Amino acid sequence: MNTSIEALLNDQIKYEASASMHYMAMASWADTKGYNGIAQFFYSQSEEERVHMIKLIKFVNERGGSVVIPALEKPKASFESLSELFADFLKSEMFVTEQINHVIYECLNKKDYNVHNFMQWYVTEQLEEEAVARTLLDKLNIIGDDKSGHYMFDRDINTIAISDDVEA
Ligand code: OFO
Repeated sequence: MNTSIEALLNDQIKYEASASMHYMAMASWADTKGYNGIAQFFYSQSEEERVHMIKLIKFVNERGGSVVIPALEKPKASFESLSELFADFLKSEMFVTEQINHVIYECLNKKDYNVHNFMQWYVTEQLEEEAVARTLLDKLNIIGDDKSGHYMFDRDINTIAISDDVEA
């Protein structure tokens, strides 16, 4: 495996791991605030990111590359509002998309079509996740500070996220 591509895939392993921990902290915060639906949503997101990380680890190992399991920074643990929470979610997904695009760009540069092909799965995944994050943030912007709106958002979050997925 090309060493610069290997390094980029290792960076990507770190970004997926870090998103997983980030979402775990978000889930835990929501749990303590009584937002059980939102907590469940982020626990699942955290698990998904862990799966993305493992998929990369296995791929690098299978291709004879060497994986470095990364040290992670402590994620942000408290949020001023639901809007802040979901704005952070969108920001995190946009960051990951940018990094994936960078890997794709380098794959084309180095003519590594195998990794390029593998990374297409992540491109599709990011499209969906960014769309879900945007939809949820848009809904929260409509709701504003309305407490009963927050109550319903928490109750319906999975339906909102899934219906966006279906539309996408
Ligand atoms: Fe790993 O899918 Fe989003 O970040």
